[in-house]
Amino acid sequence: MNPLYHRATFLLSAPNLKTTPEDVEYEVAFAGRSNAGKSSAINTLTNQRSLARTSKTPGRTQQMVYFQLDEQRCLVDLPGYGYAKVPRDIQIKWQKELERYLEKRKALNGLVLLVDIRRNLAEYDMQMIDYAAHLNLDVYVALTKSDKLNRNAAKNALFAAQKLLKESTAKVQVELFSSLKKQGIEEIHCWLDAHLMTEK
Ligand SMILES: Nc1nc2c(ncn2[C@@H]2O[C@H](COP(=O)(O)OP(=O)(O)O)[C@@H](O)[C@H]2O)c(=O)[nH]1
Ligand SMILES: [Mg+2]
Repeated sequence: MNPLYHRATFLLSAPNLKTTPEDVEYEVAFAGRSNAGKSSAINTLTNQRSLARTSKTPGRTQQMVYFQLDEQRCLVDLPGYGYAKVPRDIQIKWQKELERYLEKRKALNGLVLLVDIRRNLAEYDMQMIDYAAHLNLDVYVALTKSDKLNRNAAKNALFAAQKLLKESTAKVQVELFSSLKKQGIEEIHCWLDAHLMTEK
């Protein structure tokens, strides 16, 4: 594994595209519903206990949180969507901001979408994947909390998601992931390497 992941540090929180850091050349953004396990995944992938805060009361931050691997490379924790307690007008405003970021951010070179394995890919997840396809952005779908299902059920969920995404025009890879059981770490590191460490 590339040692850079373990050296990740918090860089800044950006409420909009304008305030994203300038000199970054490659970044991968982490998206998903509130509570899908985004922050846990970032902590697991960087082998740090509390780099990204994990929470049982999700959805509070509406900022893009930048974690730096080195001066050119970042992981970005996007605000979770679908959290009912966030007022509608703020959700809509954020959605516009997110679209602007996905469309305009030059450094952005891939999207990791986290989906709780016990939920199917929801409408908003599919919209994210379609939008990424439209922008020619590679997607990695991590079916998180795979430890919550037994091995067979987890496999079936993986097959179902892969089948569903076969029809998508997106360049998308789907894998199981568990922060708790450390499953799927190598696969996602490998995908991240390809999207952060190589030439575009
Ligand atoms: N069993 C299990 N629980 C997890 C896993 N990843 C996250 N969680 C739990 O799911 C909840 C939400 O996780 P968090 O990372 O804060 O989700 P976020 O809102 O997407 O950033 C927390 O209570 C975590 O402890 C996992 O791999 N397995
Ligand atoms: Mg989080």
